[in-house]
Amino acid sequence: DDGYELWLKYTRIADPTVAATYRRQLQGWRVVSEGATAEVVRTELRRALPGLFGKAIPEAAGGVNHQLVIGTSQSPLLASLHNKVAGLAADGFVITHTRIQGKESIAIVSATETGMLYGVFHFLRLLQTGQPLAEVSSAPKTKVRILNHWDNLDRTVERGYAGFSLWDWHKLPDYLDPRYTDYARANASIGINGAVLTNVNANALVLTPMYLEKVRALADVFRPYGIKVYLTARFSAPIELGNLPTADPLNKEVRTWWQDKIREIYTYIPDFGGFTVKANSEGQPGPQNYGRTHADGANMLAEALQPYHGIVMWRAFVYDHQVPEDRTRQAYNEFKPLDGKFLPNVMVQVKNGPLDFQPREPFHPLFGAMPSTALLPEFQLTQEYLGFATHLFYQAPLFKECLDADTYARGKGSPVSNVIDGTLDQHTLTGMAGVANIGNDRNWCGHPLAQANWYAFGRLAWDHQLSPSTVADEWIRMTLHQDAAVVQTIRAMLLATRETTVRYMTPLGLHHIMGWNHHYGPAPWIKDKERADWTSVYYHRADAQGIGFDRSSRGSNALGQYHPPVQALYNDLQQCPESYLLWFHHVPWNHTMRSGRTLWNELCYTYQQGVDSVASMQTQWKTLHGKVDGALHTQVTSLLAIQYQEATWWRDACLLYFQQFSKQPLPTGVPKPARTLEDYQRLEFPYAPGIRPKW
Ligand code: BDP
Repeated sequence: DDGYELWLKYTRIADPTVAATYRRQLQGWRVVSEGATAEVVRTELRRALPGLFGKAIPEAAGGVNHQLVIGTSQSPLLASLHNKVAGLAADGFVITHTRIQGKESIAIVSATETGMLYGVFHFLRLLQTGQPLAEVSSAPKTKVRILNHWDNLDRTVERGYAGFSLWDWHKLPDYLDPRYTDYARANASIGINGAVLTNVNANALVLTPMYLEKVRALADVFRPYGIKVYLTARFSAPIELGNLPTADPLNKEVRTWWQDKIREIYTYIPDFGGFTVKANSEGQPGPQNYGRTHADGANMLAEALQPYHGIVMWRAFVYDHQVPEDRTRQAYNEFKPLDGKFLPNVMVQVKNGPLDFQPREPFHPLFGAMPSTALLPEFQLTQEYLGFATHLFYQAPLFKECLDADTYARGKGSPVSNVIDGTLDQHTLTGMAGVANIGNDRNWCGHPLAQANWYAFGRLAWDHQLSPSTVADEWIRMTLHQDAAVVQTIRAMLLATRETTVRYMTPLGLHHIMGWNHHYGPAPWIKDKERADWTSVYYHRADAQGIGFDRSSRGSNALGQYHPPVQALYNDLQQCPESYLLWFHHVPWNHTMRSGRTLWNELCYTYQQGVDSVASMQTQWKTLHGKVDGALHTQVTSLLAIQYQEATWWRDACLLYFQQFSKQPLPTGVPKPARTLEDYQRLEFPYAPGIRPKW
């Protein structure tokens, strides 16, 4: 098993009773709609059903008793089901038991072709996971369910750990790698309906005709799967491509340049989705270069896209080292005053936390602070700060922690999920963005189990109420094994990985103490770089008294950006949940923790627990020898061994470093590090993967 088939393996249903029950209900099948998507459905069923049942299920164009009938509600045969789907959100579907032309039938029906495809993939998921074929009515809770590929035109992937970019720009548009289709199938199977093809640190070349031809070829492959393409717009493109002296968003020629460019793009791709823009952040050009606001910049593009129904996803990931301000406060400072100033086809894209994809961060204070703006949350599936593709880290619990967090924006019960699904402030433009962890590695995501994060992202973007455990269960059954005991072991492993990693990397609210630039491994000693907020000492603030960043009302008051009940939860050192302690407080080394230990001892034990939990994962995985695929077992065994070594490295390097300040011994049970602090500090990784080229 090389992982290529993802969760669309369609292996034979192992339980004969379950298979026989399905077979009785599925004597034949037919798709009663026509068009490219209907053809995709047929192809998928021709692939899936023989796999699942060990033999083909007949295509019965004329109809048979106990048949599966698939189509849109416009199809005359399914018109009577119109009412069932009419009230559903776009691309919702129904799976229902009914009689069609007098024949017992299961119908999969949607108002749209894409919804029909989603219904079919859902139906296949029921078969793959052994669920009863009961009535289902399902509709996506968000509209724009989109992957952001940080892929460069030279095929390197910024923060990518799974090989090179899937997009083979050189061979496009003439050679269409079959992987493009498999990518589209995988996305459609979990409801993802958009792909931003290019890096947020954008190259304007992608907007030139030569590349637009290539983008068109990809868009044509993706279209029958309900996937739109989007691009990143480099704000200075009018200068670089249009030879204009400025990119000022209020300048007439600049505005005309973008209007013309956008008109041109739509001649290539009539259903082009729109732009993602990173502006005035980490050296990228933007409207502030001309004294204009983010709203001025976003609205200029939005106005030009509006006639074609395109959207702008304008990123709120901005910070400026010349502003003497806690970096985590800056996005809110800049964007909150702009609430209500964005055109309706603009979404402000906000990272899940206020810093940068750390193993644990509180939710971003902009959620709940911009009621008049459509907010698009951004999660990072690629594991930039999470041990790259070597560490097993199932991210659904991290996504959920953010989605479930209560913003109190409209009193208790105002979770981030209801901000972003539009129900809290009545928005119709809603969505969820994930920075893809996909590359051209045969198994797509580098670590053979990291596909679970791609899967979980899609499922939660569709329905944020699903639990991480349910999603893990589905993925394991479809991808790895159907046996209940095996599923249970792997699920337990996956669910524990988030806390485990937090413990061995950044326990108790620590953050951003990774290696400089590449973010590989521990480096709490990083200091004296060109920007303070690119150093570790800026974030952990360890000194003789204690450790942690005081963001309470006595410190930077980043906490003041949240609604009062959230402030009340974290502001008091004694009350603050310990998982966020050092995020919000500078805490004395001898502070008594809830366990009764001192902070120093707790820190040591927590690092140790992280290491021990990796060891337990190794033991759990060992029990699966001979049960899961042999090659896969060996590969994961090796990766877990690396994760164990690296967890140990994290513990030892961090504790030796912090010990210089605490001046206390390691408590019993925490072994003496194998190397000296200087040894760890000397380690260099000039070719660590995924680095951003021009830092
Ligand atoms: C940071 C990455 C950097 C990205 C940036 C972003 O280190 O490579 O360009 O985020 O999101 O996490 O724009």
